Amino acid sequence: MHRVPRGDGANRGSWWIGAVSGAAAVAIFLAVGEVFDGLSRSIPSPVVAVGDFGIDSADARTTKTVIDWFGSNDKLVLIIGIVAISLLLGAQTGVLGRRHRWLPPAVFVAFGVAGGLAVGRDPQASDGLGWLATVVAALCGWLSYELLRRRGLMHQSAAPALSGDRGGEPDRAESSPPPRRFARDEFVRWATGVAALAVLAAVGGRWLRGRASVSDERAEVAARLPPSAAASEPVAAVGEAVPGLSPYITPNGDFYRIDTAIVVPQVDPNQWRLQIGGMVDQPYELTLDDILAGDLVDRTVTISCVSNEIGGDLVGNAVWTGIPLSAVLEQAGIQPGADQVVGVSVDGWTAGFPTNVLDGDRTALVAVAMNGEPLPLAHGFPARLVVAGLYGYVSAVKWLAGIGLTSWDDFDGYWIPRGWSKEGPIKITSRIDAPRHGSRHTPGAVGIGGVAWAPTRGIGAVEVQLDEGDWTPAELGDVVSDETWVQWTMRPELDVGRHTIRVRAYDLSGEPQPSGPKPMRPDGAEGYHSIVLNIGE
Ligand SMILES: Nc1nc2c(c(=O)[nH]1)N[C@H]1C(S)=C(S)[C@@H](COP(=O)(O)O)O[C@H]1N2
Ligand SMILES: [Mo]
Repeated sequence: MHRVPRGDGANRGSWWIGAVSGAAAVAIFLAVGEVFDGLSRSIPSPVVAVGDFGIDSADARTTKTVIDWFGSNDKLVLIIGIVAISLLLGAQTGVLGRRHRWLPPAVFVAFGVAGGLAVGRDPQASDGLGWLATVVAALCGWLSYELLRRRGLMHQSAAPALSGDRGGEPDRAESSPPPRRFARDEFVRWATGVAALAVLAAVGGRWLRGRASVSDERAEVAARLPPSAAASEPVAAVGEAVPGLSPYITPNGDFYRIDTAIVVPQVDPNQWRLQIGGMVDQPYELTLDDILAGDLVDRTVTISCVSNEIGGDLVGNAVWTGIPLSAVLEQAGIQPGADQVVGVSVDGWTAGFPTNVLDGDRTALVAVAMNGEPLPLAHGFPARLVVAGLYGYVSAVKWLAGIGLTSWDDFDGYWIPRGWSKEGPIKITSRIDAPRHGSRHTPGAVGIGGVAWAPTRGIGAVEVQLDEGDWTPAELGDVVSDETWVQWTMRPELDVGRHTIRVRAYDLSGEPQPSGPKPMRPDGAEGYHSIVLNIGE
């Protein structure tokens, strides 16, 4: 291949026409994917599927860095990044495609294959439909590219100086080239039209997808929930004295949310089945009706994320309604040698814990309700696991699809190969909720308060230290069980100056909260939470 003189390059279209054509065509590809996603629950969006792939394959360090940088916007940033990179690849393809005619179709085939493979990883996806959708999307992308490329050549052929020198394929414009400016405007109009179509299709796809929400089905389940002791459990509130103290029961809307799902799985409760299998005598399945007709119990349990930092808010206390996991497993008959319970979600996420966790009288539920309502969609509707005393990453499977018995050595849950401890008991932890760190107060008694938790061992005492002084016991609120957090308060007299307030807790057996400091990886942060208050006139 020899170098083509510069003037000759021009009849392949200017670079910007290539770039715009390529980017707009990729936009069409992505948008068609969104439309299919909107049309069928069994066709995931290729963008989301690639994002899922990214999340699942990211190593522990990357995940941590990303979360440190973007916090809970991490998934949004990921999606924006995937779209931006795709569009850039499209633009680059358009530019290079002016010289290498084989490249754009090849890139669209590659996009289609990548999308199809990513979509195929999703357990909620239908493989056939997923492939069909990405192939159609790639075809639409490539056709859009061809359309714009031809428009772009018309623009070029309109340039009088170039009209004699023609290596590419003929097009209609060749015989009587329109004025150059007219032709450029014409290309810009087409490109804008294609881009606008892509945006419309993408928005339409997301809108359709939104309509596929199962919130109506959830409302129907609400009507079938038996009245629960829930929400109304009377607990003496110590919090009134301290504005800003967490309520004993965390309202659903304020409950922390942690999971790997980019879009909340929409599980139709009427189609949903819970499979119980693995090393059991009698595998079987349960419908939601089976569960609702079962012996439902209400249990107040505090759950927490292992990624909760000292002082963090990835912890909450709710009344969970469900059937005891032990009853579910008893019916299947656990085989000898099975010493791990593994929960699997509809989106393929897994968590496992030792069967002996179920030996005592600890709460372990297949839960269908949270604070008297069906589980919110983001918290695992229609069913999830809740195991008191274990961090969520080893136990609290949302959008539960299956429960499997296996041996401890034969299976590791999702986070274990990603650098987290295989066992995840919740550590004794305490937190100051109020007043705010760094806030100003007038001298005198200042109400301070917070929560402390050590499910299932219960909190026996909470102590507060003012500056470098003695540790003094705080007042504790009532609890309904040892599986929940406890509210604590105190009203120390504070004089003018800067004061540091520190908190620590003990469980009911007298074991102190570990002082650390230790980072959250691999098995949960350790250390005392402290805040600074400014007291002035
Ligand atoms: N399907 C699924 N379930 C999941 C997770 C997940 O990523 N996917 N994350 C777990 C983790 S790490 C935690 S801390 C809890 C959080 O539950 P919440 O979002 O209801 O507070 O859910 C657990 N269940
Ligand atoms: Mo977590």
